Amino acid sequence: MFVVATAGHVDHGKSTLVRALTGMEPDRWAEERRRGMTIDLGFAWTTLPSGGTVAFVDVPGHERFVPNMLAGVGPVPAALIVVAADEGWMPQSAEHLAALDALGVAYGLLAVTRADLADPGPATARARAEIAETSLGAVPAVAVSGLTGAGLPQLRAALDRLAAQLPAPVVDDPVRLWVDRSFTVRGSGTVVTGTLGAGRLRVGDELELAGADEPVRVRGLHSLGEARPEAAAVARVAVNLRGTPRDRLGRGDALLTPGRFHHTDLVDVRLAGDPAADLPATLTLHVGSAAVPVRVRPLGPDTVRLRLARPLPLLVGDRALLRDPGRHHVSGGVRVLDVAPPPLGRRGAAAARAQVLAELDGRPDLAGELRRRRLIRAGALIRMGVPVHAEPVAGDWLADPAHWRRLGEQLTEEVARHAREHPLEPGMPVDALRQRLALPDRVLVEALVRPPLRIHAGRVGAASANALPEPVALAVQRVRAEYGDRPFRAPEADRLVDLGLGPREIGAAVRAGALLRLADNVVLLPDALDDAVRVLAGLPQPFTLSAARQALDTTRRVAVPLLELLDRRGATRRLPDDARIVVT
Ligand SMILES: Nc1nc2c(ncn2[C@@H]2O[C@H](COP(=O)(O)OP(=O)(O)OP(=O)(O)O)[C@@H](O)[C@H]2O)c(=O)[nH]1
Ligand SMILES: [Mg+2]
Repeated sequence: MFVVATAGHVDHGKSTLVRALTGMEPDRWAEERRRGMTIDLGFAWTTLPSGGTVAFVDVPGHERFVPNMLAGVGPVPAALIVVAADEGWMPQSAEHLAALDALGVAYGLLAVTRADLADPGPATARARAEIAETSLGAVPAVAVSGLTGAGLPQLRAALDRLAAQLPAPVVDDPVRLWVDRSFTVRGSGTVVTGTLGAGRLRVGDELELAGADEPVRVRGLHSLGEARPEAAAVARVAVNLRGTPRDRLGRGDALLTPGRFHHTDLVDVRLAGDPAADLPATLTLHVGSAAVPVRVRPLGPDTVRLRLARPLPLLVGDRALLRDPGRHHVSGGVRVLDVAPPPLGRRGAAAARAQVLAELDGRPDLAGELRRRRLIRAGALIRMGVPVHAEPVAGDWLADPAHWRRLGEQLTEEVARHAREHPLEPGMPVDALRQRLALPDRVLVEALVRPPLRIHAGRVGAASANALPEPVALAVQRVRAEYGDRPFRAPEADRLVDLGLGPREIGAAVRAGALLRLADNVVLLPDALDDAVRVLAGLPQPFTLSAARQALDTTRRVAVPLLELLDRRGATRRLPDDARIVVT
């Protein structure tokens, strides 16, 4: 199926043409038929000579109903522009064309109607010239009469050719069905209709509805007036929803594939129309079938930040339109650059942001998003419309490779610093590291730990077979507190017992390198050895045990085994007369 929206000034014959082509009545309301004027969107379809189906979204031409027109053309990628031969180019011809241009509609046809009333030549020439200046470019034109039927075969053939040009729909994309109508069918409940531009809907599907906590379920599907088990894009569809009250949703809402869209009320966009400086501070944003008031904050020469009055499911790259409802003026098109932009708190943040935006073109760019966001969950990026084809660093977290490398270095530094400041702790707690590195999830800390670092009992430290148990670590810490300024006074045996340092605890501390054992029940802090060598080197050489004991301000109990240990390590040498020298 191929869906095309009409466009054109009031009374130029859009509905008459749709009626003549399809045999269906696009003006659904009694009031429309009474007034001979379309007020709201109409829907009709027919089979083309090729056998394909064209569905029309017929829009109102009257200036007052431009918002309805925009809800109709928003989700539709092709337009049938209608200009009356006898009236020619008129204000809403121009406004509708400006809207199509702003939305970037690239496929279209010109039908010059009421060709039985006037020579279609001048209207055709003017309209084609106007259209050529827009995203539609040069379009084929057909002169027709809805009254006599002249030109209708040529128009059908032209519609077939247009359908053949349209890009193939992406049926495995997520669904974002912008609702253009909702009503109640007795016995079935709520039904909504829309143009399915991408993806596939099936009876039984669960869909997300913005603002609803619960998913909604597809109870039934209709397309072209017939019930179907499934509908694939592109299609006009009517969706019967189970258990969803009618007042829960209406035009401008969207039914979504769950988890695939980010609802946002803040977007940064590039303007295709007027420069940012000329934009009023408040406008209406039209996207899909939605129309939402927005506040405009200029950023760069052609970029602005929009604060939406209510959140919409927008993706990077979406086209939308800004309109000034007061002035009946399409301000221009926008392209969504960022659906989750950073706040602009600091001074100068707006200017910096403008520079970032200047580099963006609305094409989803994974590497760029990672560079800017540094760390983000895959699910969050997918919901922004950025395809994820990179391996997560942990869980579903993705990281900018350079940032991840820096974090790894930072982690090593933090662990080393912690070890210096707390030498007796068996590593730095994972959560303390998470905070120091400002990481949002501890799985990230865990993923950053690489050998020789390792995680043991919730701490990150150098891999060691014997991490110090906490009570021992605390006891050692107390030893350090008490003896740190008298490094060669070993705690007496009963003090060691008081501190909870029995032979096993001392063994553990020695294996972990937290204590130095000189003899049973004689322990020093491990840095004592180097200090001792320094002190002894300051003595006249050779020196006696007694001179060493005095210089170290300690007892024989410590001095004897300490000097023997230094001898064994080759730091001192014992001479035949029992005096010693420091080996340099
Ligand atoms: N003679 C003649 N009259 C036409 C033709 N097409 C439309 N009309 C008449 O023009 C008037 C407006 O036609 P519509 O089809 O309602 O125009 P429209 O563009 O749908 O108008 P809106 O939906 O209100 O914007 C009606 O009275 C039609 O009968 C045509 O080809 N020839
Ligand atoms: Mg009409």
